Amino acid sequence: MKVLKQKRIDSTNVTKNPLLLEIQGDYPGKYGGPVNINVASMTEEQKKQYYLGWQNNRFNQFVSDLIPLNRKLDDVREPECRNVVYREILPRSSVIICFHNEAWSTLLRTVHSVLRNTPSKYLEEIILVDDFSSFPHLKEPLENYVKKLPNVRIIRSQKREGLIRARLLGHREAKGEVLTYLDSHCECTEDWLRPMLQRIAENPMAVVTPVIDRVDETTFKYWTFSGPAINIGVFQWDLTFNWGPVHRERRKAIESPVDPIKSPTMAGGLFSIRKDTFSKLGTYDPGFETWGSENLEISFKIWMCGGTLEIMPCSHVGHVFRGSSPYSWPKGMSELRTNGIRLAEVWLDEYKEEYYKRLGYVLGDYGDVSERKKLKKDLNCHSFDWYLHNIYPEALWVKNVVIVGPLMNKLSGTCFYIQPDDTLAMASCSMREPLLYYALTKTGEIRIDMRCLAAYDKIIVITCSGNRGIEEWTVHQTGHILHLSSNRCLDLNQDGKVILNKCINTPSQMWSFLRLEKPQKK
Ligand code: LR7
Ligand code: MN
Repeated sequence: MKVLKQKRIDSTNVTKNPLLLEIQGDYPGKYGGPVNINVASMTEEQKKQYYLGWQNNRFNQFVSDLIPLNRKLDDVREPECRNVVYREILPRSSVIICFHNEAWSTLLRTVHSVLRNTPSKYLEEIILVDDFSSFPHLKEPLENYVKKLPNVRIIRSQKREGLIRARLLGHREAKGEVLTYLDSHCECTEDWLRPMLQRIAENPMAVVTPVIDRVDETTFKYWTFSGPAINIGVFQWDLTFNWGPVHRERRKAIESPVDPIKSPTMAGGLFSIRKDTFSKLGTYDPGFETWGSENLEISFKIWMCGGTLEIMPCSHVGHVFRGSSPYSWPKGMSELRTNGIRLAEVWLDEYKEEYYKRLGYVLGDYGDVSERKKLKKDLNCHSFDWYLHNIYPEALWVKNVVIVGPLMNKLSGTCFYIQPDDTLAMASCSMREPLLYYALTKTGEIRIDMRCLAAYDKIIVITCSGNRGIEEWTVHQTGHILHLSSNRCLDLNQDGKVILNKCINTPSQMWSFLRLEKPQKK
């Protein structure tokens, strides 16, 4: 019997290049470890650099710069991944990395991580798409550096296009049968590309993403997600992307830790797709500006128009997540809303109402979407209702809403509000950002999108699970909101904190959902 011996992936063409040599000995960040620095003991000049690094990138550039571009990471895959036998012949991929004013070290560490972890037989080329950056290091110095690397080229946009049209430039230029997009602050790990290419080879309409691990924005430690910690991509009715758990029903369908995991949406930045499949699906709406919505557009479209979207658990790529974007938004943040409206108009059918409600029906001028609607028709795509029922039934709770609106406490006259860190607070009932769009559903949930109010002896906020239990409430005529499993009522204590209490007849336990009226068209 022939014993399959795992071959190390070939890196013969790279070992002669001094820039690509393995660095011997110890160094900061080796194997994905954290780099801790003591700001207090820095010189004034270093401190300046340190703060400027945060300001320019919203991550710790100072630390990133201390880590070699070619740092070695641990093999973070599940052991089973090492036994997967892949096809000998797989389609080749272009790797496309778009950037606008990215730091030198994060951009080039992305490139190096591709080169060191991708056998050259699968790598058609690396294309860096410069979306009109102004940082000087991204001009000639980048050109000179890239010349010394195998198979890397730069294309530059003539004006600031935003990440969506920058990706389209990459699409047009790429020679690979498959396109693999990455953000400009990623780190690929051992054999990351093959699982994705294999899936695409099996099904040309398959679109796949790696597991997106987290490179810590402060220490650049590499944190991996595996097994139950792997989240799928979902969306919320304000048309934002979110991560969601793999519920029981979905988990049942997954037999082994190497199996693809179906995902209703993708985060957007890291995925592989056949070039012709991307074209066939009409790439992205070129009317999308700067950032956002393209991730949901492509996700909806993939499922609705005959493709599949899956996460490959044997493929891991780290991404530096950050709290806000450092770059300018040429037309201001309103373009984010315009992108969302274009998305809803074309892909959401009657469900676009859900989004528009949350915008208070303020749509503004979102341009012409007739071409995109035609695309959807020509492709003979399923409806959004089909998508919800078949791909993301968890979002169908909007069909079960009893009442929705700000939830006001009778004693204080203020409204209940879940803060971004999931703690509860009270705010003015007319607060618009974020909208106080709390819903009571037929199954007794009190939720704001996918977040549910729950309680044991204390109130908590959790991702709605759909199994009643600690998430079930009843609203009484009196205004009392009873938590069923603990038999206690929602109350506001003297410090203004939302708590659970023994039910009594007092105004602090009386609540009402204020109605949100659709504005009358003038
Ligand atoms: O005008 C711009 N031009 C660009 O080329 C603005 C940005 N960019 C580049 C930028 O340099 C970066 O490489 O585009 C890339 C994405 O921008 P980020 O890193 O500021 O965005 P993000 O990581 O916060 O955003 C996520 O959602 C975006 C929605 O449009 C994109 O799809 C990003 O690719 C996506 N990132 C990921 O999916 C990584 C995982 C994060 C999550 C969740
Ligand atoms: Mn990013």
